[in-house]
Amino acid sequence: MNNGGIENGPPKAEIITLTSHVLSQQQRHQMATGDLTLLLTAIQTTCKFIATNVRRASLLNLIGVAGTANVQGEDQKKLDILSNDIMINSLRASGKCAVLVSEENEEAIIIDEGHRGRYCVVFDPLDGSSNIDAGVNIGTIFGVYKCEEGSTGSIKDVLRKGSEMQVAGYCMYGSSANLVISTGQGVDGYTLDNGIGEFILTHPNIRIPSRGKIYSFNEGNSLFFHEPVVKYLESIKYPSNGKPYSARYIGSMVADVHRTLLYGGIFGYPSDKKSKNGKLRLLYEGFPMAFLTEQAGGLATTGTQRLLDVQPTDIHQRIPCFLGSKEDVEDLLKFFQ
Ligand code: AHM
Ligand code: MG
Repeated sequence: MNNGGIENGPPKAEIITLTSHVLSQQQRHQMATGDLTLLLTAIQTTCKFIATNVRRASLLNLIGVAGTANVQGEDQKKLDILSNDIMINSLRASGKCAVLVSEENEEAIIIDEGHRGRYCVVFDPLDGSSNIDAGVNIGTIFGVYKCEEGSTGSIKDVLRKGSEMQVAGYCMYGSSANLVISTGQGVDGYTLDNGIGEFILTHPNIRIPSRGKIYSFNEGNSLFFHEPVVKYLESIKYPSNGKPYSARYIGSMVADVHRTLLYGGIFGYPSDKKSKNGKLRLLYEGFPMAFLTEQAGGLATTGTQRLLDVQPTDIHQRIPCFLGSKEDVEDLLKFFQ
């Protein structure tokens, strides 16, 4: 009953933080030790720290190139390096990790015995970094494996299919900081409340619409695209019936995934005549995003194979990726047959 705009009875608003949500999920597992909860705490703290520094980057002179190059020969931005250092230090200090793989480190990091735990984290500390100076959305992407039975942590523990990941997620630094995560039981989205410094559950159980209206490809590479991609794009831009799809492209996969999870549609980073393995890295970009997409009811493919079924052979290998609404990805796959 309404009482001058104030509802009677107990308040309906319930504030659920990421920490309390993970803890309550953990309580459902009898065998849970709390290790994963502590690991996720380290990750979320890192994301808060990066979020703060992204906001202050211009003020603290953190934008621009640091003068070094990463393993792919790309310029590293100062914010890339800072984010990577924070992530590595915080994961190591958690005592829950055995192996770390970062986009910014050529070799996998094997954690020293004194700090070693059972989990392996693969991550891109700051993805989309060409957008940093322009203030466009960027993000941290991560995936978590558990060491195989009997292993104390080696590169083999991360050269595993994405379907074997225990957790996948990203934090997008946009108009707000949004942490989206899956532990294999659906996908939940949290928004950072800067006032209290907590990620609050704002998007519980995200489900991708079965079809969307948006596509996102870097069409600047059209000249190099292979026929299935060219023909598919033609089919959504010049449909025989219905409205053409809208285009969105900012060159930030975290933003692509976030938009696609919420609104549906499709995005792709195909292999082409110039980049024969595509642009995105399998382990710490393709897999975590494919994991989230499937957990939200969408599809993720290389064009010829389920993305999560690819067996990695190199920690920095690239892979062609198409992710999105089930029906949109199915339409694309028809052109690959
Ligand atoms: P980064 O890991 O070096 O930051 O680059 C990865 C990014 C993705 O986020 C983005 O979607 C893609 O590269 C953009 O590629 P392009 O600029 O070639 O379209
Ligand atoms: Mg990246």
